[in-house]
Amino acid sequence: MAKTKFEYVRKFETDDTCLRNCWIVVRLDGRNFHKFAEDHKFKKPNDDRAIHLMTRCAQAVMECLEDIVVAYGQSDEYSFVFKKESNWFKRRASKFMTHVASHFSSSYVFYWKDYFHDQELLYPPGFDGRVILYPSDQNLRDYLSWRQADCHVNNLYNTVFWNLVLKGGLTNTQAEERLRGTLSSDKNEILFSEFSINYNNEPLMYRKGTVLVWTKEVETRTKNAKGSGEEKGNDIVVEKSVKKATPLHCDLIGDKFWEEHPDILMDH
Ligand code: DGT
Ligand code: MG
Ligand code: MG
Ligand code: MG
Ligand code: MG
Repeated sequence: MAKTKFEYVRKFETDDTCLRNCWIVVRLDGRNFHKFAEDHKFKKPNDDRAIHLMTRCAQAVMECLEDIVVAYGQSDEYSFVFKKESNWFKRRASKFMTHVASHFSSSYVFYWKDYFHDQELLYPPGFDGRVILYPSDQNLRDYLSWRQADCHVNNLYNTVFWNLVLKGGLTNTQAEERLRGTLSSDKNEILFSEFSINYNNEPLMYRKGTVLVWTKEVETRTKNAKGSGEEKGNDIVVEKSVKKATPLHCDLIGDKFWEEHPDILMDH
């Protein structure tokens, strides 16, 4: 097709190709979820419906988009790790970021009613996205460790805070003051001595967040045989191996997880 005089405007598009050989991480975070959680009456400090919905959306992203090797989520955020060798959309950062953010957001609305049966979705939620490149496996592991450590610190704080408020009768300001300057050990002690809660027995999903890894499952289906042999006209069982994004609530910081899932860091 002949070029028009308008074609030059294309040159204003900047190059955002992700550097080769690097892990590409897309992290999404819910926009203003402090308010969104209040408005939709999320349970404090953790709402299972909200967590399961986030994970359902992340599974949709992993299963519909290409080249994601692992994902990690906590609170209102999810990180998706694309394989180093990915050439999806010629490694253009904006394509990765916008496809992940839009597929996740539309899934959040699409699957809402499957998790929030008695709570109507009051307005459309939004998620911001960023792309971060990690040149080494250690950098990638440290990134995921950082997010999981963040989950732990926030969850411990929120667990004590909401116990002080909801069971201890403190106001939000009083609870904040009580916790100012306290160490992890102090928070564990408050939970134990005042509320008989051993923090280590709190659900792993709250303490560790959610890791999504690929697993292979065998799906069986009955099919009507169309061939000409003996089986013609009879139902036959066909087995198909399918990849599923499976949630785990485990430690990512130590070596154990990485030893059990060597395929994640392997060249793909
Ligand atoms: P942003 O990200 O700058 O637009 O602002 P926010 O308000 O989304 O702040 P952020 O992302 O730092 O914090 C996440 C908020 O989401 C935090 O206020 C608590 C809320 N949230 C996340 N999960 C739950 C939950 O399971 N239950 C409750 N009650 N709140 C939750
Ligand atoms: Mg924020
Ligand atoms: Mg947020
Ligand atoms: Mg957040
Ligand atoms: Mg198009």
